[in-house]
Amino acid sequence: MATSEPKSVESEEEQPDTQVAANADEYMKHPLQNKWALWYFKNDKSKTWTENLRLISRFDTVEDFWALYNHIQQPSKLGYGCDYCLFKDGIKPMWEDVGNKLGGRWLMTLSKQQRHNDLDRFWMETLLCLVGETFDEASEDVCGAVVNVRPKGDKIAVWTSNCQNRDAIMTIGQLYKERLNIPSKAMCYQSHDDTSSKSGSTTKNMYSV
Ligand code: MGP
Repeated sequence: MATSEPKSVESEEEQPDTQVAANADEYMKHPLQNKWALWYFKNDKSKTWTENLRLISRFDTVEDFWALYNHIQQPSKLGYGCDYCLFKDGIKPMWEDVGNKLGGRWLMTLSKQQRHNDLDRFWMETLLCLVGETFDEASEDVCGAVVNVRPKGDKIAVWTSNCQNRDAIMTIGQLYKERLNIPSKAMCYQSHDDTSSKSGSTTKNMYSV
């Protein structure tokens, strides 16, 4: 036979609203403004560039972002030829995607020593700039970001949607530079059109900060 009194329904109903709200907050994840997709590129020479690009996961909450971030290797631990790409869901991390076609990238090339000193920190700051929509209204123009791990020097880039949107591009470049606390002229902006059709290392710099 049950010995304890059944809980009064009335006492539950009398819970103050603030208590209910606090409890709900404990269980609710915190939504991001956009949904994001993380991609991984592994350079397997027997496959095409597109075949080497794999979607890892999508997320749209702060909690799921950190769960993914904490689960995967830092860029400095990846092999040469590997990339991570974080893009708004619906935009593939390639020049050909309609979201990138007219765009370009703020490109930062790191020295070999910076792999140990700066690479992982810069990449984490870049991710936070994106998911936190750091660039004010210009965040609309952001498509994603890429980190390339390369023997000649690693690269980090923020891709934007239209290389003619000078104001948005300069706002993004300026705020990004301040956030990473890097010296002037350490980043330049190149259109994907130029990058994809370049011969040698002659890509034109459209803007710099
Ligand atoms: P990369 O990986 O961006 O730079 O491009 P990496 O390896 O430092 O080489 P570098 O040329 O900048 O010195 C390497 C190659 O990958 C390109 O030359 C293309 O063949 C291919 N590639 C890179 N991207 C970003 C794309 C893309 O968006 N679409 C296609 N089709 N190929 C790409």
